Amino acid sequence: MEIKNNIILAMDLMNLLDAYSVAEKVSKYINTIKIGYPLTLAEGLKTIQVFKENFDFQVICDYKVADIPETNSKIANLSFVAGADGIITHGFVGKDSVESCLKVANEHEKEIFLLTEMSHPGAKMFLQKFSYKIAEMGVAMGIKNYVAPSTRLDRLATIRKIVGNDSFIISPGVGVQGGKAKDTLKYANGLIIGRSIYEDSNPEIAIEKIIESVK
Ligand code: OMP
Repeated sequence: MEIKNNIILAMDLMNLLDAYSVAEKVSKYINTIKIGYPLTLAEGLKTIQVFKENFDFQVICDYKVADIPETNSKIANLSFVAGADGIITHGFVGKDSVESCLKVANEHEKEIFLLTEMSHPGAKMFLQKFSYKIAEMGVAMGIKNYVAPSTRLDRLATIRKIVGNDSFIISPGVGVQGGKAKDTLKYANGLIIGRSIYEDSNPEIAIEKIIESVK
């Protein structure tokens, strides 16, 4: 996936008009938006097409799919039928669950992004103990795309080593969660950034500053 300016806008506003307004302001700088449960549960799967039709964005659905294989297949299929270009899938649920998402993605010729370690402090409690193993599982399964945290660069660096330079890593946690854009891009191909852009009184200037900071 080609990500303009290496920035994916994490659109977690919960009102489509507000989300649209921010997207409009930053659309010349980005080509990829990520929507998750906040906007989808508030406004429905139709939001995917709103971003695709009006801005020609690639849409990553962050549904952190984490169920039994049969249910994962349904979630993945609904997302791709609605127009998703990629979905984020949890790895801790195991190979069969991830495999089911991968299979559906392949049928639609779309992507999955395997979530290894999360960016928030609570990830240290349980997930961190297995995040490298999740990345190793992804490699063994032939998965190309990963999500790994910008808030722990040492861990992000190790995940990069595990998945190799040919894999694609997108990294959340830049800005409000404390991650730094330029440092993160030493290891990641793309930055997932939400509040630092959409909560700013001037999203356009906010995104320009981030782009400037990574030069
Ligand atoms: P901000 O913290 O507002 O920049 O948003 C970060 C976005 O990335 C939100 O949509 C989170 O749900 C998402 N995210 C994380 O923050 N941490 C993770 O470990 C994984 C994700 C994600 O899968 O996108």
